[in-house]
Amino acid sequence: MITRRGFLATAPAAWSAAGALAPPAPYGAIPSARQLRWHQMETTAFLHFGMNTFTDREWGYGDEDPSLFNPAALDADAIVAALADAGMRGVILTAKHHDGFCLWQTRTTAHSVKASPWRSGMGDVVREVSAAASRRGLAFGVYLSPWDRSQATYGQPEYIGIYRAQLTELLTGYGPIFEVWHDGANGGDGYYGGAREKRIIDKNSYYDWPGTWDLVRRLQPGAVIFSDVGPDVRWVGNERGIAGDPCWCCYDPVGAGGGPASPGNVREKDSPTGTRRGSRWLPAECDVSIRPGWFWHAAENARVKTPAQLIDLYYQSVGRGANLLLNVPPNRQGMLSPEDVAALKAFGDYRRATFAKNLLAGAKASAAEVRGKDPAFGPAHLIDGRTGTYWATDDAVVTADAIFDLPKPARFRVIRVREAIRFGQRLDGIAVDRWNAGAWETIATASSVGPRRLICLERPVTAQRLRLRVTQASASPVLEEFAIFAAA
Ligand code: FUL
Repeated sequence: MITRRGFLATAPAAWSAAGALAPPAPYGAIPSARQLRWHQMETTAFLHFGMNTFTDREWGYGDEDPSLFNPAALDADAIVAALADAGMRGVILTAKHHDGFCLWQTRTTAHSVKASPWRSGMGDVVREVSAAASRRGLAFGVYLSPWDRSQATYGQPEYIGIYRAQLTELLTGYGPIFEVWHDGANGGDGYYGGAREKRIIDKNSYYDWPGTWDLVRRLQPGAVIFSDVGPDVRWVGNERGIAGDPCWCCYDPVGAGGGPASPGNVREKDSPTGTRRGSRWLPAECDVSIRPGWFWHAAENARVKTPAQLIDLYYQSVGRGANLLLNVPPNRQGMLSPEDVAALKAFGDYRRATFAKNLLAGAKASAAEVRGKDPAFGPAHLIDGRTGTYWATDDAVVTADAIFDLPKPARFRVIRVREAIRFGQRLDGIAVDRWNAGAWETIATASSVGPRRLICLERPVTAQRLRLRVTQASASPVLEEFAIFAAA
């Protein structure tokens, strides 16, 4: 059913002329405006930074002495500049990890930067990073661990009030927030204000997630909310940065034991793929660290992922229609280490060089199937470099192809295809053929497309005539882009 809201969101500018054919009706679940903005970001950075940076741990216990926190040379502008160099469009900071140490001037607990020697107790990492991001045009987001091993009331209803008060401070004091990140971890044991015991909570009921998400909606209506189960963005089900193939944007999460799902309680094997005909648009985000650990450890300086590994991850996440959330942990000075900065730059250089120019721009596009035979829905839109336009067929047509003739042969290695996802995820299979010695030769196939599918061929190929085929679809195809690139 097309709701009025869905209908307005999907009407293209081209459809204003009286008598022109209507755009296709959306198929299945469709993305919200905030999800559409998030899809366009493609790659964002994670900063795991805090008490663990100084104690050489991954999970602090909650009893750490705040005086240990002292990133004397913290330079948020330098950190953000390195992230921007890598092509990151946003940055998410661990405002509070499981140890409960808050990186901002919170009123909710004494366990924070206020009790540290850093900037004489007046510093605010959330302020510095959010301001640097805004200066550089990157969006800013927050990670606030639900599990808090420092809080005496963790496990009781009072703590939920503290968690929401912390979220309220973060969502009201630091400008626009693009993403709120809730992880699902709870190892049980902790300091808990001196109790030093194990506290197990009921993951489905303790946090009252719907109440917290209402608060986020009220305070930051533009922010997407991430967790194992969304409601806007789902965890991909692994911390290796790899999406499923296929990776569907729709997803109906099920609990680990088969019942209702919640953050920390999800059947992880479903998350990489999603649910082909799922009832909710809940796209995947691939979180992965540039190092073995999430936090900075001197012993891991020689184990930073290489540019080639980052590029592989990009194809296995962004290339399958997910977003990549790449963690780059600042060190004890409050800087990114030179090894990480070098890898980020090479990663950014590769993408800038590779995706600079669609070699199909300027080709002659043709298709037997065009919606209402109207050029407003013609295949030339696949190569016009614009995001609002698309090629569409009549409703009854589900397999179709478009042919592209270039003035001279092009040598390329990377293919990019995008659906116009505001009409839902419609395609189930595509193929790309080149005209070679008098016949079509298939050079690539893929299943899910969604916001994008990137295919990096084993070796470059040359062609003057190419064909994009929709081999299987659940509704008439609505495609936004077909592009080829010579890999850097
Ligand atoms: C998990 C945490 O336990 C890890 O320390 C890390 O923050 C990761 C991104 O989320 O739930």
